[in-house]
Amino acid sequence: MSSRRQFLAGSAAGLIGASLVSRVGAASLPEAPSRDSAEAAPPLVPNTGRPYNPVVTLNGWSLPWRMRNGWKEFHLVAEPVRRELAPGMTANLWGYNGQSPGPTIECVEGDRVRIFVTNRLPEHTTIHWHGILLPNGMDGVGGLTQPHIAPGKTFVYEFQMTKSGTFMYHPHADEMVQMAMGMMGSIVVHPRDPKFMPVDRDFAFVMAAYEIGPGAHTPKVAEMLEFNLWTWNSRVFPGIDHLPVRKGDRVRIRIANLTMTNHPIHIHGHDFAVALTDGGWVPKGARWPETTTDVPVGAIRAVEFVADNPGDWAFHCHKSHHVMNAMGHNVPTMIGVDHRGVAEKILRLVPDYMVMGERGMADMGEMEMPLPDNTLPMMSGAGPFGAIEMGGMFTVVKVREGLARNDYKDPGWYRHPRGTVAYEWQGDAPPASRKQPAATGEETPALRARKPSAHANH
Ligand SMILES: [Cu+2]
Repeated sequence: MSSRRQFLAGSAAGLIGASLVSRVGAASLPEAPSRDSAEAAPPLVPNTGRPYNPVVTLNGWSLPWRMRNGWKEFHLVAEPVRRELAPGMTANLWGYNGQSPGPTIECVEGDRVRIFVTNRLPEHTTIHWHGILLPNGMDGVGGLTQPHIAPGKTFVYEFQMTKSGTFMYHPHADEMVQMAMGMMGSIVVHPRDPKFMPVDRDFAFVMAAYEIGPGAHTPKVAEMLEFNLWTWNSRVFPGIDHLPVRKGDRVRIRIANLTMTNHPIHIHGHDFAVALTDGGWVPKGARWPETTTDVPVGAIRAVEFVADNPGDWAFHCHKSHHVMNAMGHNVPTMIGVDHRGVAEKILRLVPDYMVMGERGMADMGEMEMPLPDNTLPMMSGAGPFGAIEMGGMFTVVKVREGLARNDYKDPGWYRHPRGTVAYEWQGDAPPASRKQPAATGEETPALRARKPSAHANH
């Protein structure tokens, strides 16, 4: 959400009617809008059906529908897509209607929905509606509750949204491959009574993890553990939208997890409570305050808080390897190692040789070095005070006074009131640093080695 103009232009330019409808004939298939921009679309205010306060999908959009004889009709198209993960890196993914993740489906408790699913992938697929209570034959488990949707075919799902909440959709066919390729999306069912659990701002995203090697564009679909891109709505910091919030607003953030590990999601400057899971609403008396909530695999947590503290507040996964972009883990720890002699010798042979890591790795955030094509620095992002040294699952909640109700454009960096920023001590110099035990030798504890021996004593 870089500027209002880009914001609106992005949504207008990104919406293209699919050619599919004319080819199949306008007989009954609804239009399948498509979007190729990673800019967040403005909230989709409903113009038919019951009113509700729409969500903002981070770096995403909500799928328009048509009303037909009392049914809300949506059209999802499963297809290969190209997704910019952050400026500088684009991935070949599979998704829906031009994007990974697919568009958010929004409707209202009690709505009868008819969802057309067209398969433009090279292999069969299905869609499972995670968390939704529906007739068994609509559950979308290929081979168990329906035949698979072959390439080129369209299936129809029909059910009633019997309860409000946050759910998600994803394939239940060749799941390992299709989820590793980015096939997923959010479903938000708003309460029938707009006064039930109301909030002023409502955000949604799905977490996905990818393993894309340096210079590659397509995720390694057989990867089980070593993912290198930890995404929110298939974006990584600094590509993830900031969350602009008006001071005093009640805010809900709906977080779904379709990665292969849990994510402890943490907010700064506020406390929140889990108000909703994919199983339903948490009664107010059963909520407890937290600043971090774990979102397990295959689950959804919606947190709520009152944004009463102006500023730019970090909002991120608390696993420190999940706030990094593509990184190798086979890097030796070099802290405390004196490279000087070695570096001089290597520099005679390799003029561009660079010593890394002897003081820690923070320098990586500002380092400008050539990267392989189509990869991202491990940590990046510039803030008002320097490099932010983050990547992956990190963004900023920007709490400001006096934003307009529906204003989601980036308000820029926070301007701190005088005297409210941590500052450098200008008085006496600190005492000299303590002696390093290893440097003197005399304080080095005696080394007692135990050599492997035969198990003679036991
Ligand atoms: Cu994480």
